[in-house]
Amino acid sequence: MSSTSEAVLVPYTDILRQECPRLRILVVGKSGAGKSALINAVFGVEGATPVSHRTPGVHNIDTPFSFPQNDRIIIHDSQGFEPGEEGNIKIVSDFIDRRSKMPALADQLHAIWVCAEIPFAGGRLFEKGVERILLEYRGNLPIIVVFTKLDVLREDQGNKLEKQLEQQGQEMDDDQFEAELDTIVASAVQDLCFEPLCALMLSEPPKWVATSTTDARYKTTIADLVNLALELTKIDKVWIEMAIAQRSSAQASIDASIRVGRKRYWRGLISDIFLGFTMRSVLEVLQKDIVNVWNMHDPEKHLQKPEFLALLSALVEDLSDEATNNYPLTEKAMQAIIEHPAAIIIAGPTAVVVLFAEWVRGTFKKTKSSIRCLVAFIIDLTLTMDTLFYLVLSRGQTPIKIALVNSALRMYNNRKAPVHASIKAWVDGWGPFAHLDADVVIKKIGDIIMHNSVKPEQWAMTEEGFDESWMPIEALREP
Ligand SMILES: Nc1nc2c(ncn2[C@@H]2O[C@H](COP(=O)(O)OP(=O)(O)O)[C@@H](O)[C@H]2O)c(=O)[nH]1
Ligand SMILES: [Mg+2]
Repeated sequence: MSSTSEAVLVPYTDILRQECPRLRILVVGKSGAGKSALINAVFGVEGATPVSHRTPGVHNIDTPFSFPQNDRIIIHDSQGFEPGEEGNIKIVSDFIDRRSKMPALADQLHAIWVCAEIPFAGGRLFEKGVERILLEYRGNLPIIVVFTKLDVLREDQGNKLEKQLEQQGQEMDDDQFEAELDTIVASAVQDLCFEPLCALMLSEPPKWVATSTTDARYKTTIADLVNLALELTKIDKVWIEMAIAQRSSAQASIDASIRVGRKRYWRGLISDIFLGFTMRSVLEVLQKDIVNVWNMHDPEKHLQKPEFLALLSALVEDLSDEATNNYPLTEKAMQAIIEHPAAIIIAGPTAVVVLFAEWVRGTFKKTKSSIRCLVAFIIDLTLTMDTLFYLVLSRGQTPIKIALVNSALRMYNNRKAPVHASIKAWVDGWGPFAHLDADVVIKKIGDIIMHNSVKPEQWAMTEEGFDESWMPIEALREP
């Protein structure tokens, strides 16, 4: 293949998308259980008005909801099981049956999430209809039971604990109180949710999560649900689709990036699939796949832009050859990258024909320096997306703006020195390419990413940016 032919590198995520464009989930549970709030939290569509495809008032499980903020999901709602709605059980089980027989992966259901409010003040855990679904469903679909409104249980138990302490004339400092409350809540969940679930099921009970969508303290339980759902998903394409669709577990997005990379283009570091292509088209396909996997709400498509690619290229220039390093990417060369993606000729005196820009614009080369930069590009981009993920999460899923991407680049740039040091040390130790195993290389890339990813406990990110244009590359070179 040659860069002058029509051959293009098609992102793997685009191919996958044709086969399975959306994750299809059935949510079961009575009205008010917190189904919509849960879907909003998991898929980052907070404050969203779902687009219902049904005629108002017409009860139909078959006409699902979709969301303009996240077009990777489609949700079917069981519509609850109020008393006297026995017919509804049949509607739901027929629906599950029918969907499971559909030939196209895109039409099939991919998961069932059963939502039940924690009965903190007594009462039933599940309506009869939900019990029947749980008992009778015998298919292969992963079912997860989600116990909702954990914060309400905590509040209730907190009040009781306070009263009890008062009566006994005891004192507790805040930390002690919260720790004690954690224990009480965990045991209340066992008593109120897990035990009744076990008592209900004749065989092994389904997997479950207790969560709250309103209390920041329980934000990690939303990510736990995603990670559990992925664990139970055996079909590889559905697994990737679920990891892409969700917007609450950075870990899942990182894992999916690695899985997608392993399918095709991260192998290209070692194999010959990039031979004849320009370095720029290689960077572009890596960028597209990684950005697609993170599936951020980016209506203006900033993350797909050449400006972002150029800044990411500047991030990795310190790993290029010494000679190249003496001629780093200038603003002018960057403009050339942005404006003339295919052009090889850079106008102006030779001094502006900077070598690193040439690297980006030139033909793919399988040299150590080149591969080192490509490895760093993958790692730097993934870790920048990871940073951006938490910036977005701590802002309540606002759409991507340039200022936010600049902030993520700046924050990651401040942390990149040890990352680059480990890339350099690793690649320097390589022998001849012929002896390298793509799987081992990809695993090591994954390890470096995981080791340097943002830890959820550091995720409250306060940095604010207001810039409306892309940052200058010099800003990435400041010590
Ligand atoms: N305190 C608290 N309220 C919640 C939680 N989840 C949902 N709610 C509230 O419960 C009500 C019903 O939620 P909704 O998601 O519409 O339930 P659905 O009918 O099952 O879709 C709304 O007023 C929500 O704000 C939660 O985790 N904690
Ligand atoms: Mg609802």
